[in-house]
Amino acid sequence: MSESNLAALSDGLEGQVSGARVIAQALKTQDVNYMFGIVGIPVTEIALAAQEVGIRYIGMRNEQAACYAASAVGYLTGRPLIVIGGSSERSQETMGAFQEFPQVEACRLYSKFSARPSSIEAIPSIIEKAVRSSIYGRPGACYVDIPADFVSLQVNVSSVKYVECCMPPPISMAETSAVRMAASVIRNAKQPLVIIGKGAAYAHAEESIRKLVEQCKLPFLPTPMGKGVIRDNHPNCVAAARSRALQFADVIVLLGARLNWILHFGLPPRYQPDVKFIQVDICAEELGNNVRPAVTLLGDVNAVTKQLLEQFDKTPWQYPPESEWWKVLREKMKSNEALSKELASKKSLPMNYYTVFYHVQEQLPRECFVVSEGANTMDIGRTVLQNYLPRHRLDAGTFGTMGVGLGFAIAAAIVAKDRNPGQRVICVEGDSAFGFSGMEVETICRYNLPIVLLVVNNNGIYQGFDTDSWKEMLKFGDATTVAPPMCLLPHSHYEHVMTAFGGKGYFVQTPEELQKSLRQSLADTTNPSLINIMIEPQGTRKAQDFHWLTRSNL
Ligand SMILES: Cc1ncc(C[n+]2csc(CCOP(=O)(O)OP(=O)(O)O)c2C)c(N)n1
Ligand SMILES: [Mg+2]
Repeated sequence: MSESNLAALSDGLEGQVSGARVIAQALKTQDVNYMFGIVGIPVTEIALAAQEVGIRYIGMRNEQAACYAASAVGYLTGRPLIVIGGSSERSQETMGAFQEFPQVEACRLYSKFSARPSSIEAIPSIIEKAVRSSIYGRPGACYVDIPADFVSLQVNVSSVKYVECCMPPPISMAETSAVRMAASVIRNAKQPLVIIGKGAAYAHAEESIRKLVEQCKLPFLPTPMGKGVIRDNHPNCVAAARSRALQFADVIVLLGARLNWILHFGLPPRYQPDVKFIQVDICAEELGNNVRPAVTLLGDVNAVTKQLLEQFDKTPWQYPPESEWWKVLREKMKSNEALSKELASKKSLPMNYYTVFYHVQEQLPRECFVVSEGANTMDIGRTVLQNYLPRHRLDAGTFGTMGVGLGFAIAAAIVAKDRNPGQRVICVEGDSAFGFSGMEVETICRYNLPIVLLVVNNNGIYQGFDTDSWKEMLKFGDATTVAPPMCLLPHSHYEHVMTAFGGKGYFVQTPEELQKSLRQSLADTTNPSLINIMIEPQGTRKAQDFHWLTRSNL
C-alpha cells in the first residue's frame, strides 16, 4: 500500500476527513452496500474508504463490466446504478489536463442526473440527490463527477454534514375512473392477454399479478426480463404460443412492459389493428408510445394491479376457461412444445441448441439465477430454460448489449452470497458473447464465486465453420480476405480460460458428457466452472411464424 493510500485511510490530521472518506460515508448513509470498480489505480483511495465504512468493493477487470455488474445489483436490490467518475484536477481545467473531458455534460445524455459537487462539503447532498433520482419514477443510472484533487483533499470533519438516507420512492396510483374503465374493457374482452414486463419485476408486483391472473383466469406471457414474475410453468402462461397470442388478442394488459421492438411496437401484422391496449406504467412519457391505448393507468405496477383487483373483488368476474381462445392457445402451445422436444431428442452429433438446453433445464436448480447473452443462445435458451422466481433472469434485454453476462453473473453471485447462501448462478453464454468480457473469469475466481458458466460454442455468431471448412477456406487466401465476418476460430477451448485461474473446465461434445459435467459443476458449491459445449456450427432456430423473427438483429 502506498503512503498516499495510507494517508487517505487514516484521514491524515486529527479532526480532518478526506474527500474519499466523505464519498464512502455519503454512499453508505444512502444505503449503498456494493461498489464495483476496477483493480488498481486510480480508484484505490475511494475503494479503500468504501471498504472501511462497510461497503463491499468488487474489483473487476474493466469499468464496462463493473458498470454492468453494478446495474444488475441495482435491479436485484432496488438501488440502481450510481456512476462515480474521476475527472482531472480543478486547477488544470481547460489546460489540457490528463484525461480532461466534459464528463458531466457527456453523461447528461445517458443518465437521469449528472453533476459535480462544488466542494467536499457538497458531496453528501449531491450523492443523496443522485441516489434519490435513480430510484424515483422510472429507475435509471445517475452520474457524480469527482475532480481528482477531491480524493485526498482534507477538510474539517465538522464542516461535512451527511444528508439522511432518502425516503423510499413514493407509491403512485392510477385515477379511479381509469381503473374502472380498464376493468370494464377487460370484462368485455373476447381474447384477452396479459403481458408482464421488467417494470412488474422491478416493482415487486408478483403477488398481485399472480392473483389477478388466477382470479380472472387470464392468459399471460412475460417479456424476457419479466420471466419469473409468475413461474414459467404456470398453467396460464402462454409463452409457448407467443406469436399466436400477440396476433389475435383483442385486449392486452401491459404491466410494466414497453411497446418497443421486443413487443414489435404493438403494431400490425403482429397484432390486430384494433387491439385495445391497457397500459400500466410508472412513466407518463411511455403512455401512448407507438399506439393509442384504450386506457392508460399511470402508477406503480404493484399498486395499480391491486387497484384492478379491487374492482374484480367488488364485482367478481373470470374469463371462461373453456373459451375458443384458450383452446387455440393451448393447441398452439402443444404443437410448439412438441416441435422443440423433437429437436431436443435428436441424437445426431454435434448437438443442436435444443438438445443442449433440454439437458440444462433437467438439472437446473429451481432456485437459481439464470444469466444469458448471445443471439440464438439467448433467444432459444429463453424459451427452454424455465424461471420460477421473480428477478432471477438477467439477460441482454432491450439493448441486446453483448458483454453484460459475466458482470451480471458476478452481481447475482455476490447478492446471493449475502441474501441466500448456496443459491446458484448459471450463466449461459454464446461463444461470441463470452469473448466480450471473458477476462472477468479471473474476477469470478478471485472472489471465489461458484458460478456455472456454459459457453454454447458454434464457432461463431449465429453460425460458424467446422475445423475442416476453416482449413479449406484458408487455401483461398489470407483470413482477412476470405474469412466470413460471422466466424470465430473453430474448436476453441474456452474452458482453459477457467482452468487458467484455478476453476474447473470441461470440454463436452455429447449429451452424456454434458450431463456429467453439469452434475459435477452443480455439486461443487465452492469452485466456479466453465463448460464449453460444442454444438452444430451451422445449427439454427426452428422455423418461426414470422420470417423477421429469425432476421438478423446484428
Ligand atoms: C456490444 C455489442 N456488440 C455487437 C453486438 C452484435 N451482436 C449481437 S448478438 C452477437 C453475438 C452472438 O453470437 P454468440 O454469442 O456466439 O451467440 P450464437 O447466436 O452464436 O448462439 C453480436 C456480436 C451487440 N449486440 N452488442
Ligand atoms: Mg456462437
